[in-house]
Amino acid sequence: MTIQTVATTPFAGQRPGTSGLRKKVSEFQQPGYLENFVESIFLTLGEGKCRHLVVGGDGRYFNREAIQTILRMAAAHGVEKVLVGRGGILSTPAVSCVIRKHACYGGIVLSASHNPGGPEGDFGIKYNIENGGPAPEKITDAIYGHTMSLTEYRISDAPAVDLDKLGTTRIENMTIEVIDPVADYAELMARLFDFDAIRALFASGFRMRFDAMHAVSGPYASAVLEDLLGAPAGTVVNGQPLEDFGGGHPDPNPVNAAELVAAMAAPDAPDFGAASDGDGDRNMIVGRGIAVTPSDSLAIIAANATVAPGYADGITGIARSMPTSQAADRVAEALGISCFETPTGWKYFGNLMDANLATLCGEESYGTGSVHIREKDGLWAVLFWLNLLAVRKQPVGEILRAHWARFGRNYYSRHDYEAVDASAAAAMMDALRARLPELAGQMLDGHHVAQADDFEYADPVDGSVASQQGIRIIMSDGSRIVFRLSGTGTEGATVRLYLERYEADPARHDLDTQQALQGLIGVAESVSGLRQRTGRNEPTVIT
Ligand code: VG1
Ligand code: CO
Repeated sequence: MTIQTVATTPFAGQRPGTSGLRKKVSEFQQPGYLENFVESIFLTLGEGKCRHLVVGGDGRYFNREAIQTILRMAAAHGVEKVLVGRGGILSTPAVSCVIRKHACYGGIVLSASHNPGGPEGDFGIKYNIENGGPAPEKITDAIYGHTMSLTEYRISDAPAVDLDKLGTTRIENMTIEVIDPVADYAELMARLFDFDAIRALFASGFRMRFDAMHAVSGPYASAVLEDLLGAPAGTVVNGQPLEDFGGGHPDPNPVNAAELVAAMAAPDAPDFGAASDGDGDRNMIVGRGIAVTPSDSLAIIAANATVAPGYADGITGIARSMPTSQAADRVAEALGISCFETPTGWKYFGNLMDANLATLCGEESYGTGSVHIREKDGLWAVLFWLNLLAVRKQPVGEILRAHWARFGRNYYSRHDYEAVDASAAAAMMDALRARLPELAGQMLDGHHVAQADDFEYADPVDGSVASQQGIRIIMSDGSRIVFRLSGTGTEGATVRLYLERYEADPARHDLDTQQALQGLIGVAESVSGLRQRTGRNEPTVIT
C-alpha cells in the first residue's frame, strides 16, 4: 500500500447547494470528479485536523464505489479512524447521531436525498461538522474555493475494503470500523420516546403502514417499529433499500407516495401511515383519509412536546424555515417561547440548537427534527406521532382538527415548476426583485400588501448573514406568497411557489386547500408571470 499524489484539474460547478453537492451520477463518474471534491473537503479541514470520521450513504447507485474512494483518500490525509455503516448504509440522521455519540470530527454523507437514483439518476455528497449538522456556509464556500484551484489529490492504492462484515480493518495507518448502521440510532430513539406506551398501542391492535420507498429508512423502521416496538410484520412496506429506489422517486409527499395515500383512504385503512425519503431525514404523516402538512406537524409536535419523555421539561424555542407556514409561530406565542425564521436548509438551524435557543425545528418540505441530533429526522417524527397517539388515544384527524380549533388553520401549499429554463427562472426572480419597492402598500386583487422583500437572515449566534433567500409578498392579514429557486435540483431550474393563508373560523377549516388559496394563486401568477415566463400551464408537483 502506498499513498499516491495524482495530478488533477478543476471541474466547474462544484458549489454545494441547499444540502451538499448534487449532480447526475454520470457527472460523478468522471475520473477525478469525486476525488476533487473530497480533496477540497480535506484541504478545508486542514492537515491532520480530522482524526475521526463517519462515512455512509443512502445506498443509492455509486454509494459503495464512492465510499471506497473516500476511505482511500481519508487514509492519505492522516485520518486515524473511520466509522462506516455496514453495506455503506447510514441514514442522514444516523450519521448525525454517530458523529455526536462517538465524538467524531465530522462525517461525509453520500446522498442526493429525495432526488431519484440509479445510473440515470442523481448522486450527492455532503460534509457534516462536529455537532453532527451540515457544514455552515463558511465551510461549504471554502470547499468550493478549493475545487476551483486544485492541482492534485492524494489517495492510497489500497484494495477495496469489505463493507459487509462488521469489525475493523486497516488502510495505511487508518482503522476502518464497519458498524451496525441502526444500533446507535435506535438506542437514542428509545431514550426520547415512551417505547412502553407505543408497544402497548401496537399490542392493542393499532395498525400502521410505514412506506420506506425502497430507500434507507427501511432497515431503521423495521428494527425500531417491528423488532423493538412489536408492530406486526409487514408494517414496513418497500423496506429493502435499492440502488434505484425501485425506479420510484423517494420523496414522501402525496404525489410520490400516492400508494400510501390511497391505502390510507381505503375502507380497511390502517390507523396511521408514514413515509420517509431517500436518506431518511424527511417524514410524511397520514391519518385515515387525511394527510398532515409538514408545517402543521411541526406545530402539533411543538404544542404536545411534553408527552414524549425526551421533551418532558418543555421546549426552549422553535425554528422554522422562512417558507414554512406560520402555524408553529402561534404555538410558540401560546407557550411564551421564541420562534425563529431561517433560510431554507437544515444548516441554518445548527447554531440555534447548539445555543439552546431552539429545541424543535421544521421545514415545509417534510422535514422535522430536534436537538437530539443536528439533522432533520424522518423516523423521529414518526415516533413522536406514535407517542402522541399512544397518549391521546385519538385518531390523527381528530388531533389535527382539535389543533386547528385551538390555534386556527394555516392553509398552505407549495407549487413546484421543475426543470424549467434556468435563464427564464432567473429573469422572473430578477423582475420580481426589481418590483419589490413599489409593491408594499399596493392592493393586488383585493389583497393589501403589507411588506415585500427578498428574505435576509442574520444568524443571532454568529452574526453571519445570508441574503437573497426568497422573495416574500406578505399581506396585511398575514397571508404570504413566496418565490424561491431550488438549490437541490440537477436539471435546469426549479421554481418553488409557496402559498399561505390563515383562517381562524373553525366553520371554515374543511375547505379544499387549493380552493382556499385560489385568490393568492391568482395574485402570484399576475405579479410574476410565472406560467408565461416558464411556458408551463401548471405546476409539475403540488404539495
Ligand atoms: C429542498 C427543500 C429544503 C430541504 C432541502 C434538503 O431544498 O426545499 O427545505 O432542506 O431540499 O432536503 P430546495 O433548495 O430544493 O428547495 V433533503 O431531504 O433533499 O436533503
Ligand atoms: Co432527505
